[in-house]
Amino acid sequence: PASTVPQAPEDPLFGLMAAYKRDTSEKKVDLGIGAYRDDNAKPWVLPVVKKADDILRNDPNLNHEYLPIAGLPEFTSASQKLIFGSDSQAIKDGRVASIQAISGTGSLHLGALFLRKFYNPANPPSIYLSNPTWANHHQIFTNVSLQLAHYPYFSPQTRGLDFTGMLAAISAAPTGSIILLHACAHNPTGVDPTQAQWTQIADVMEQKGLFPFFDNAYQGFASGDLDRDAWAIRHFVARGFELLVAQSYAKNFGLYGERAGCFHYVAPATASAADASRVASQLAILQRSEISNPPAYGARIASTVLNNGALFAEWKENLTTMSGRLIGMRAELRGLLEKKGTPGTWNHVTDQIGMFSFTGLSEKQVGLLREKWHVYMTKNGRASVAGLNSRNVEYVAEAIDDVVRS
Ligand code: PLP
Ligand code: TYF
Repeated sequence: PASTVPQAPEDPLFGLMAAYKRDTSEKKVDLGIGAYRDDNAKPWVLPVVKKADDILRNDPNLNHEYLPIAGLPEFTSASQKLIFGSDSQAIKDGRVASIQAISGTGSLHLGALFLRKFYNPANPPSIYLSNPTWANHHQIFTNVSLQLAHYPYFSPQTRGLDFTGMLAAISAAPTGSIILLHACAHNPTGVDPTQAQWTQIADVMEQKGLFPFFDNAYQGFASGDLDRDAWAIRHFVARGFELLVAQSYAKNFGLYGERAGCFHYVAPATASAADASRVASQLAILQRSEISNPPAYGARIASTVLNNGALFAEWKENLTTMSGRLIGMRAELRGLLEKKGTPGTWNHVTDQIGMFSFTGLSEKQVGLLREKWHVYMTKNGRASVAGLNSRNVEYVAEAIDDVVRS
């Protein structure tokens, strides 16, 4: 059937990475992919991850046997505590069913598959995505034949949250609709609701009977504080919602290629451990048919850190190193643009949080940045702040100033 298979377009982000690699200019700057870089523009192996790696490699009992279908038990239980809190009532009640998955993407996929199979399969609800959102969300959910719908999220005028639009669209969603929410450090905008706004979102979702699915890919990256970054999820759980969470350790542990992640189902406060247990049994069947069992090494590294008090404390310091550098780069870039008098306002560069800045640059300006200045960002104007460092930030400010004026 090869002749019937049409050529698919290249993934835009991976296309951008390839174009950057081909560029031979010494001045080139990569603000494309959302992966942390140190001040030398190099991938950073977290020192605590290196330590855990050494511990594992020196363990004479380490082998390469299969993990259980649901993954490494000490990893999934530590993952529950990390996201829901160590004193979570839902965990104590046994209302959380957790299964190790292929990083955030695989967790989202497992959730999508589970919803499609068990959530009103004869008449499946739509899933509402923020506009804009991480591009992969669209295909993850359409792949399992869920209908997509969208809620406004970003206001180009304020370069902040379009809270009125968001709330109006969510209020108008049919009862039972699934709402995908970024737990913190929204990709691509870097704009999150405040705690008061999250409370209002929860109010509306409760009144309307909507189903939350949290994508948690940046815990520790938004505020640098793991608990604070989990606030929205914990708020919804404390209010008794039935919900899903896709948890990634790619960014906060720098374990990108190891594919460490966890998918959680939380039964409503009115349910019992038996309900979560039935869900767990079905998740295990889905897992078995898709990957048999999850990859071991990344989960072992994360688990070694999460289950050791001293290493956990060191991890928090490593997270602060990353989030601190990003915050510092935001401040420098904004300061430089304001000093140059670059037309427009630049407070959004420091108001936005996490890995990305939604710069407000037009597609044309982004093209010019790339052609004339060898500065690469996605065409929607998203810049990965991690690509900035003390040696290129002035150059990037000069480049932005030029394209904004031209
Ligand atoms: N969700 C969002 C919003 C993301 O930005 C990412 C990664 O960039 C992911 C999920 C999943 O990433 P991974 O599958 O590498 O954990
Ligand atoms: O930069 C981003 O938004 C992400 C990065 O398997 C990414 O798309 C790249 C590969 C991958 C997951 C996320």
